[in-house]
Amino acid sequence: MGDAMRYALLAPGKRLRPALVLMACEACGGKIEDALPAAVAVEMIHAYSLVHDDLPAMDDDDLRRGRPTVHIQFDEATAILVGDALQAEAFRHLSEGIPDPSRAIAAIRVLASAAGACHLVGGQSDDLSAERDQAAWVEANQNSSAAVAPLRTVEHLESIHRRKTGALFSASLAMGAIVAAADEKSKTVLSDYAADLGLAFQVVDDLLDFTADEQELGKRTGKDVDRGKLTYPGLLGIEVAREKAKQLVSSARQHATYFGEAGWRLTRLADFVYERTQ
Ligand code: GRG
Repeated sequence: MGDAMRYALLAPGKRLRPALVLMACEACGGKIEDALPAAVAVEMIHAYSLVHDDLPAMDDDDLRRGRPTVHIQFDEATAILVGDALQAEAFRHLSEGIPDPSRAIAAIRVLASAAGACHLVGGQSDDLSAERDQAAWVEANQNSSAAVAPLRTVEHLESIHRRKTGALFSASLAMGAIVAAADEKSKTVLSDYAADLGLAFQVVDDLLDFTADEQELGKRTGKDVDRGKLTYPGLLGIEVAREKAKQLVSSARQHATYFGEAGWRLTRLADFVYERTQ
């Protein structure tokens, strides 16, 4: 079990969420060592969500972070248990690693809310429903020229992403602020930064997937990718989606300036989110 947990948690990911915890703590004048338990905890929640997302009952993926997914490398039951254990360990880490009880409870509350039914799990559930609805709609409208099911809008997409991706970004920044005992204004600015950054991350993620799909499909069939997919480039087109990501990153950078020099890493991270290629 320990091997499988380490395999999932220590796989080569970008560690964006832990970085956000540490950067927010630094921007608010805290010591980054104090934020390490929260940084580890959020990566545990993220790793659990990836392991469960890859399961046959969900996305059914064979590869993650360039390696076989946990259920392929080990087995399905192990992958379920790895996710369950990482989730519990995240909260143990927070409760044991933050010495001040009121800050520990505040951080636990923030992470539990982000991981729960109103955010991560709820977003995943709605995303799965949207995919099922789309498949059913395509099946029922095989002879129609329209490619997009009626309820697939940018608002719907954003509501899913705010919960599926944005919530853990927001929780990361909020926990960094909690550990640093930040004031309310700083917390509000970080929350605004998180909203822009989380959405920008997702638009860029969709653009990277879309371009990869397009290249792959173009190579195989010479055809265009499915423009009815529930993604930003699928709904808005590549150019508009790129412009949206650019504007969101610029707005995130603007929020980071509130912290002056102490917020320089938050600014650089926003640039990274826009410039990343994987
Ligand atoms: C199973 C409750 C549950 C939730 C799953 C995270 C998630 C929700 C699904 C993963 C599928 C996906 C592509 C989600 C949107 C973007 C995202 C979260 C990508 C992965 O995050 P990165 O790029 O991953 O930060 P690394 O590997 O770098 O940590």
